Amino acid sequence: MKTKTYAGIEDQYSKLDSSKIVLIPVPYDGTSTWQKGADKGPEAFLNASENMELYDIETQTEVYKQGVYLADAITENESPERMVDAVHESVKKYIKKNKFVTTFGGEHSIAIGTIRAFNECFDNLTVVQIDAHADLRKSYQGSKCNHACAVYEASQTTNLIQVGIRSMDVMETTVMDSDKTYFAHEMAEDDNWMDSAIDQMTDNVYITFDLDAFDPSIMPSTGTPEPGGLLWYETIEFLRQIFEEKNVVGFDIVELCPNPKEKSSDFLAAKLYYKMLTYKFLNDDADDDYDNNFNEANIGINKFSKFNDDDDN
Ligand SMILES: [Mn+2]
Repeated sequence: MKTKTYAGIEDQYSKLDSSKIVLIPVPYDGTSTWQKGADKGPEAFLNASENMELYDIETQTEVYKQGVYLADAITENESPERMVDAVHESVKKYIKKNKFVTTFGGEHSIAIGTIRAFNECFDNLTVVQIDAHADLRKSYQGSKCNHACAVYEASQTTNLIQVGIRSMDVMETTVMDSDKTYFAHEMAEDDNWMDSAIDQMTDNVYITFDLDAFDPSIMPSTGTPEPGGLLWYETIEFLRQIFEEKNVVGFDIVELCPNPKEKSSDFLAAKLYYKMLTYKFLNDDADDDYDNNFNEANIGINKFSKFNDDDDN
């Protein structure tokens, strides 16, 4: 995977020094409970990205010219906890290099590490979780780093807003903040959900995007599909509004579980990633310097005493 560049872009746009964007693949699938295969997600996503047109018609831009550095994949899989630590360390390293850091999974548990890193580097962080599942279990099958626990930590340490939810355990109702939860069945009848969700966000926003938020009719290749999901245009409209109105500090996309006989899901994931980058850099000249505005004063101060911050890169 390391031999190629993101989307096959030329070397001049893929070097770390000159790239504003870093993409970290995390091919991890250690705790998924039903269909395995999310570990193949990054490779399928990169292959689809290579076969995608890089001119965005909607915005008349080519965001890849801002520079996209494809980082080494994180392959730590000795335990979910070790994987989360490795993701946390890598993400934080690139945030400190003043990059716009993105990760591609892998299963949703990888986001525990990314969110922890962003929350340590940015003040008053909102996490927008776009997902079919609540993922609010404190621990599951013996681990706090199970995919079913993906945003439990975020629910305790950030302003978590959940969008597209249509599957959960009754226990999770005790953790969930119903005022900041947008259930799919309500979104289907409420034209105001986008504005309402955006009104609840602080300025610094991190987006964790589980592909199973989409309707299985357009995203069948995911580990745990659920009917009644989001469609393409409403999703990118919501994303564009967030990027326009807020300082999106980073994002991840998770749970692509590729099926060799069904490539459209891989292409949807590739296009979604590129759209999100496009919206992020819509008003940035490729020659302008990027400043991700991370709070240097926070580095080294761990907001959550329960976690050891031994990263001093
Ligand atoms: Mn999820």
